[in-house]
Amino acid sequence: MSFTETLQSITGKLLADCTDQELYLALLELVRQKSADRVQPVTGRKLYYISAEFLIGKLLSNNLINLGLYDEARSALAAAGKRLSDIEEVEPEPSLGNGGLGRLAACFLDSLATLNLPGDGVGLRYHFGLFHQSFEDGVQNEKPDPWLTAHSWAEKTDTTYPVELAGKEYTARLYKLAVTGYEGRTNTLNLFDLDTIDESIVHDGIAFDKTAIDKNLTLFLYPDDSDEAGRRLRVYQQYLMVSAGAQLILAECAARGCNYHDLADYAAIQINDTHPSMVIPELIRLLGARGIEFEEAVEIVTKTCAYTNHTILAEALEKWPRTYLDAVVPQLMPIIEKLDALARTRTEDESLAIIDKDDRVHMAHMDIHFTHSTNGVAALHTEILKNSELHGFYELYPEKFNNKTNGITFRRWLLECDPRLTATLEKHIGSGFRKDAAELEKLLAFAEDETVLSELTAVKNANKEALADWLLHTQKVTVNTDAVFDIQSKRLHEYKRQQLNLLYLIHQYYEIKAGHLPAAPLVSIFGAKAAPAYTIAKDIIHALLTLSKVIAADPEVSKWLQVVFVENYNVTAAEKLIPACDLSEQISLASKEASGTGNMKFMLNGALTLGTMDGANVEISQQVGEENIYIFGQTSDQVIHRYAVGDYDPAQWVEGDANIRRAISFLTGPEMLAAGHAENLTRLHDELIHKDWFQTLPDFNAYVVRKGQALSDYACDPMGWRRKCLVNIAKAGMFSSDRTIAEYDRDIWHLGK
Ligand code: GL2
Repeated sequence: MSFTETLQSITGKLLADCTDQELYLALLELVRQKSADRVQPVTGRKLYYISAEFLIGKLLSNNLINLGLYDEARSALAAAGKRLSDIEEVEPEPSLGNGGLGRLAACFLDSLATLNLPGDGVGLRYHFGLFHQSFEDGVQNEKPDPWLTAHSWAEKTDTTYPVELAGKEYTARLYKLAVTGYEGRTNTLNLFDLDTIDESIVHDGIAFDKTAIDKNLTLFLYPDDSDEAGRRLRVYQQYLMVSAGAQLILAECAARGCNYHDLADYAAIQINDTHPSMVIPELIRLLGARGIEFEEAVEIVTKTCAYTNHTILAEALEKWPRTYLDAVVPQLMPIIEKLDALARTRTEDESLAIIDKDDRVHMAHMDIHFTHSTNGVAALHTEILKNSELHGFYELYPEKFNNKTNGITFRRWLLECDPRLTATLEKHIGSGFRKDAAELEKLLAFAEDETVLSELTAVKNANKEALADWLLHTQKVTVNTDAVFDIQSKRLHEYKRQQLNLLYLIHQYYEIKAGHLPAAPLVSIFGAKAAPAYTIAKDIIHALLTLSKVIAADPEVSKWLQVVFVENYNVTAAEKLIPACDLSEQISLASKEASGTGNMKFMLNGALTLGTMDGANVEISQQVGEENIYIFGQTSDQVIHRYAVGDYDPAQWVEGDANIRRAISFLTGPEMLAAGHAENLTRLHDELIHKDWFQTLPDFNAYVVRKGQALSDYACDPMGWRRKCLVNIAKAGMFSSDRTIAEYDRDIWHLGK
């Protein structure tokens, strides 16, 4: 049967007569059948990647590519007068993640299946994901972000597990989502939910009764934790995930012949940050119920589990008050106490204890004591863990620490999002890079080839035009496609320093007004969601939206400078932005960004990085050489030293530098106050002058100079610029998540063995 005939047999009518919705459902069904054909039996050890987030993005095109059906589907539809891109619009994007950590989990699932490794995800089926962001009156508004339609990728199963929360029994139901690999096997993302969830309790944006657990438990990812009910709700969610997950793991292993004593021969469990840490005591509890003594259960769990740390920010290293755990998971507390006692026999260092003197339970400490591997996510991050943040643990267990630099799947972040670049690459270096990312290096042979460089320029220009169309269509803004497209898209957080970019833009506003024109016009594009309770982050969004208005209203400046803030930044938006980017902003305070993965996506799509020596920027810089990247600012050692000494005083920088003073004062000057809200602007102004916890001001001048250099290179030496882009694409191979997963497997998991 031809592709068209197959699809028609599903829809029951001619493709030309189908609506986009009908075609979407038919393709979904077809992908289901084809991916089921690629499910393979599991032998040996299988991975369970437990994570609070899986930011999978839309799945239709990705699955078609991985199953080798994309081209056929596109031509069959075209023959019927339909466009695959229109059908993609029908698919809702699940927002089951917040940022890099969740997207990494999705890339890892893709690579596991592609490398033919048995590895499933375990997480929660949030009904409304993180939230949908809109801007009203220059302020972020949050609404539910529904994605569960009648026909969804996540299929309901008859499998349920009992989970006891605060002494009451709940029933966790399993939903399964097929994960296709590129020319590889099909694995599963297991998502748990309760049948009793009531979406109608959400009101006024994303508010809901936080105590009605049976109705609210899986409504949202990361419910607001600014009050105690919200924090407890996170504990409820985490336990639902790990208890149902642990029961699933034990059931699957038992079905394959495991007698529980040999669990580590059947399962490898990766704990993705501290949200799933309770899987450790939960497994010990469940093994106990199956007749295994505490000491042996601890050994089994330690051999089976491994932990990844994704941040050194204290706020994300969870420490739950013991009273919460006593209330929500009383069945775990005696086990956690025994683990704490056992850990104390290994070290006298109080700072390494699981339960501290204030009766808080340190989840990361439990992870490090009772798993066999702790890894950081980029070389610098792992060094910081070993030498400062987790130094005491490193001294106790040096053999447990290892680095696994993050990666991204090239299927989504090159083949799918940038078909123009993919085609150009294939024309010159063949298609081997689809399976072996290292083959991108073949492109280096064309570094001096002006025809190839011009082709790359043409690809970038076409992608910029496409982004401009999309911005016009979705945001009603017109952008100048002759300008440098400069993009900072990532979660909104002070450590990522969108506020540094903001101060730069104000500085440029003044310079342009003074007749000091930049080398090239600039379109500065932002995409970011702020956590609903994170006031300063929302103030930064407000300041950027306000500045955007001020500049747009000033014809003298807007010829040279434009600020665009993309609403509801998500995977779909990233897929539009990244291929069109010239300059990628990776300007976190050195030492604070564990890795970053956006930096890798931009580089792969031929953007140049403007960044600090932080996270994986360090490795990007080593790969491409310092002449092909714009690095500036303090080093992580300098930053760590400044924090240690504790004498940083932003007021001194404000007093000592007229440009800094001018930029910060503008925030509460007449132009901004006329266009924005005094409360938000004043709060941000005061925060920068009195606190500036992420040391924006010491890096300000270096940033201005380096960005000026980038603009001038772009304008004055177009071939030189494009050559740098070519080197970035050619050297991106090491950042494939296939490489990362192969390393996890080699050093930690040993799957299928
Ligand atoms: C993060 C880090 O901030 C980011 O630098 C890293 O690339 C990803 C994936 O390892 O993990 N940690 C974290 O809590 N989130 C991240 O994105 N949300």
